[in-house]
Amino acid sequence: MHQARTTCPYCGVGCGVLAHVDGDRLADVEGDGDHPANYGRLCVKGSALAETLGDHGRLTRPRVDGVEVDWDSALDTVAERLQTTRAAHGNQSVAAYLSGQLLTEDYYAANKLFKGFLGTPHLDTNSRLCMASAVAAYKRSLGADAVPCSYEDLEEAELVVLVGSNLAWNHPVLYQRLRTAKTRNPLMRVVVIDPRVTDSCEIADLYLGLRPGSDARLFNGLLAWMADKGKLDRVYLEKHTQGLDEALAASREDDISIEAIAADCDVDPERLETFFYWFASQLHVVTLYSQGINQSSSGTDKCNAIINCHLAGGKIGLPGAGPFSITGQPNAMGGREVGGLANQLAAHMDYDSPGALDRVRRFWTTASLVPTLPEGPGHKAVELFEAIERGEIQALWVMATNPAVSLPDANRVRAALAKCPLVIVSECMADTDLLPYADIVLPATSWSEKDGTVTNSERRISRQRGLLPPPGEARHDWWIISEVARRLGYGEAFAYAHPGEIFAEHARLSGFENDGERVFDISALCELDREGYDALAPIQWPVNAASPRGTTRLFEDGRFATPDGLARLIAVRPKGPAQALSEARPLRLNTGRVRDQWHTMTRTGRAPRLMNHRAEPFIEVAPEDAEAHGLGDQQLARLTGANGEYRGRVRVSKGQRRGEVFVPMHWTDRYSGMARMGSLLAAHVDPVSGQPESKHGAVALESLAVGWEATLLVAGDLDGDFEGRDDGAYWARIPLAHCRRWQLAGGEPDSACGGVEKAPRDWLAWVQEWLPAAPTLWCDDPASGRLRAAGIEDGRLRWWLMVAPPAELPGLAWLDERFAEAQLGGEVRRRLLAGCDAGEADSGPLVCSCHQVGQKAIVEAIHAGDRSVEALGARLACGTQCGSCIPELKSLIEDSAQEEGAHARSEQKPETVQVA
Ligand SMILES: Nc1nc2c(c(=O)[nH]1)N[C@H]1C(S)=C(S)[C@@H](COP(=O)(O)OP(=O)(O)OC[C@H]3O[C@@H](n4cnc5c(=O)[nH]c(N)nc54)[C@H](O)[C@@H]3O)O[C@H]1N2
Ligand SMILES: Nc1nc2c(c(=O)[nH]1)N[C@H]1C(S)=C(S)[C@@H](COP(=O)(O)OP(=O)(O)OC[C@H]3O[C@@H](n4cnc5c(=O)[nH]c(N)nc54)[C@H](O)[C@@H]3O)O[C@H]1N2
Ligand code: SF4
Ligand SMILES: [Mo]
Repeated sequence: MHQARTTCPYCGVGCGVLAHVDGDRLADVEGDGDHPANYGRLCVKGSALAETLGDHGRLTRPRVDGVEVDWDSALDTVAERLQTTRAAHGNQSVAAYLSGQLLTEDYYAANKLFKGFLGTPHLDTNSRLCMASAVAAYKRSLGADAVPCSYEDLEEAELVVLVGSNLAWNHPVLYQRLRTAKTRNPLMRVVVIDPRVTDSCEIADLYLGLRPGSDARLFNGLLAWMADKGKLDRVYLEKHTQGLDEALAASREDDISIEAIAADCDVDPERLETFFYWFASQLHVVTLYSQGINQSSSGTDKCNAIINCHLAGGKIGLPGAGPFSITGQPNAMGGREVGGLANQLAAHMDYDSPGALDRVRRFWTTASLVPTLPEGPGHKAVELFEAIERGEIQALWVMATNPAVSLPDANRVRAALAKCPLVIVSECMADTDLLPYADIVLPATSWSEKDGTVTNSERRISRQRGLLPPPGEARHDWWIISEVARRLGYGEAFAYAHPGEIFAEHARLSGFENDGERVFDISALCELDREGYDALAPIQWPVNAASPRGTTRLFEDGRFATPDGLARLIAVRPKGPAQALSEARPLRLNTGRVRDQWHTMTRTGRAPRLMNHRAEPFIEVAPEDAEAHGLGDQQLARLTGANGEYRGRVRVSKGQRRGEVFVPMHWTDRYSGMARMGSLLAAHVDPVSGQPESKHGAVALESLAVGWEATLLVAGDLDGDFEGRDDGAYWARIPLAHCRRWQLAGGEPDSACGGVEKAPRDWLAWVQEWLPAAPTLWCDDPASGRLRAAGIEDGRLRWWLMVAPPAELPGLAWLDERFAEAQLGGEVRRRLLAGCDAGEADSGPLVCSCHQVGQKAIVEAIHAGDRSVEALGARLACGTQCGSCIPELKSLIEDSAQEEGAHARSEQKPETVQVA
């Protein structure tokens, strides 16, 4: 057993992880107490990392046209087909689509190959769907894509504004740091601006549940308000900025009375003015913004409207102050550093940066190779797939992302991929929605096997370290890219033996002819040898001769990265969402994340403990809308959007605004029948950044009428498929520890029979067709259409079936355990159809993933007198590990207090839920 330090592969917080390795296996992980991002904490996803590993479900052999081949022939074929495509259709007919989940070294090598040597500008990344607006806005105002703040600024601030960020779920460790800081500093205030009441509201002193898309109007209003109330920092503005007059004039084009702004944003005027007052009167303000701002058809303007207010008040470049765009993916920032966006070249140089093309060309030139750089920027993600659809791009290499799911209008993306003559996919997992479109599949190593660096939200570079041997023949992404480059004749420029060499080259380029012009400069790290690279401790860029130990905060001297050193205020004219509501599609669609899942679930979906918090695809609906549509909680419903349909279970939520619904982004065709949110959205993008409007779709909601619902548990490996799922109206697959759970629904409702189909499918025949063993136990009630059955073979439980609404399910932990038993005893068999032990309490829906504590157990403890999070933790251990469920615990405590009439929370409107 040995211990190694590495970095978590999920969110942009970039937590340090201590891995306990037992031979070829990762025994366990814990937070690295020395890592400055997390000081020992991990969230539930991070702490479940060991449970997501293992060879099952991994890609282990390269595949060409559906046939497994050895690496040599796979790489030869990639090189040959890329070359043939270029020869026939030109350099610009090949493209790459990368990801903020690649390591910096992989990213650098891919960017260098495509832009430097294949001579195509068409290399973009999923960061286009994520950070592009934030990047464009920083560049417009600060002159560089440089996040000015650090995590400690959040702790040192007197006011923290969370706009379009559900920090509690999506950056949980940072949220815990903020929460602790707020406990230490009772004067600190937190404001949450989000159309939805999220768990992040738990620490909010003020909540503004604004109309979706109205943020620019709100921050423009704040700017004008500051001016009118004498709250501008005139000295700072004069010395360090330009553009105030234009920005102010633009904000005054709308009525800037509090009442008018409040009406446009649909918030309470008093609360709005409170926010304005707090913001204007406090110097130490951090505004932290994320996808509720970026994923908009005017996201760049929204980011600038926020930055304007910080510049106007001099709230930047100081401890505890600044406009802080938080990154999502573990290496979103690293991708921006290497030039992974199609409008970038490399090392924070763009095509239009003076001298950049020539500089990069000279830097990449070797003894006998001169790069062929494209002259101008390439297609941004959405355009890239449109160019594929038009046939202009004939070859696409996708690495570490899933455009078949995560792009808007995803069905059209699928059609384009199907048509593209050459699709190469580098991927770790064997079963994703993208792989059926691949002509060539390249098995990549994954977290715990890869070696390299990532940069987190506060510009901190950390090492991910290779701990385990790769499964089968999986190879590192940088190696695959370099081997293809070699076969194309560019070996001299890609003669890397180790990712440390790529890092050193990247560091050298960042300092090459820099002279302080480019903020991104890590030239002090370019001399790192292999040992130094392996030992590299987390460090924040810039890391150069002037700051060899890294840099906590940027722009402290008020000098910005623009040619004249002045920051720019940008004139912003607020715009509403581009996806218009209509009679046919009257509801605003919001999409985003859940606490325990990561994107398309290829990794988090493998840990049963992470599946329990939200087991099925869902639609969050305001109580009024649910009622108007005749929908009850947990009922199945259907959303129809621009280009497709989504089916999931209704969650009636008081935190949801009327007229709006929220769906998770995570479910794919691997996990449910029709729950891909990407097909609901039309592909509208921000004109400046090219970032798609993923938060503001237009949909119709209706009940999904079915005659029966069933729950099936089947023994077997977690990733297998079950073909009988597809003959109903709905299915969802949910891995449990010892079996797979399937939720199934179908049939025609029969109103004469209370909504339950009178003559349901012939379950006996169905069971015999699809399930691994004949029914051993059987109990049905034809009058109500209900049925329970189980199949036992050789003394082992093979399957368990209940045909009834899922509300009638017992807690599934007991049944799941039975699948692990080698010989079912007589008493267990007698209990099997009931699905629980005699006298065993069912603990209800899961709340605490770390300690697997359910809602019923918590509510019982509250009724027994545990009225605080601490008391619940002492009794049940819930909330004592990562803390992510604390907001839910609090709301259960509140709900039960409310039941007792102590607190009328439900009477309050969302805007007034959290008020100091
Ligand atoms: N658990 C988990 N954590 C993750 C990820 C994950 O998949 N799972 N992914 C990571 C990645 S890549 C990213 S980019 C981040 C994203 O982190 P976040 O940006 O926090 O995530 P989202 O849930 O997409 O959206 C944030 C919030 O924006 C709100 N919103 C929607 N429309 C508007 C609007 O018009 N105005 C305002 N002010 N708010 C609005 C939504 O209601 C939502 O609560 O999370 C990272 N962390
Ligand atoms: N409607 C809507 N759409 C969205 C969003 C939203 O909020 N709403 N959010 C957007 C955002 S912010 C993001 S970041 C994207 C995320 O969306 P995607 O990037 O499409 O989602 P992931 O599941 O993270 O895809 C990563 C893939 O890479 C594989 N992989 C992991 N590690 C490696 C590796 O080291 N090498 C290789 N070769 N493969 C690897 C994983 O198995 C997985 O299949 O979705 C975007 N789309
Ligand atoms: S907060 Fe983010 S980086 Fe930290 S453990 Fe959780 S997912 Fe990993
Ligand atoms: Mo993201």
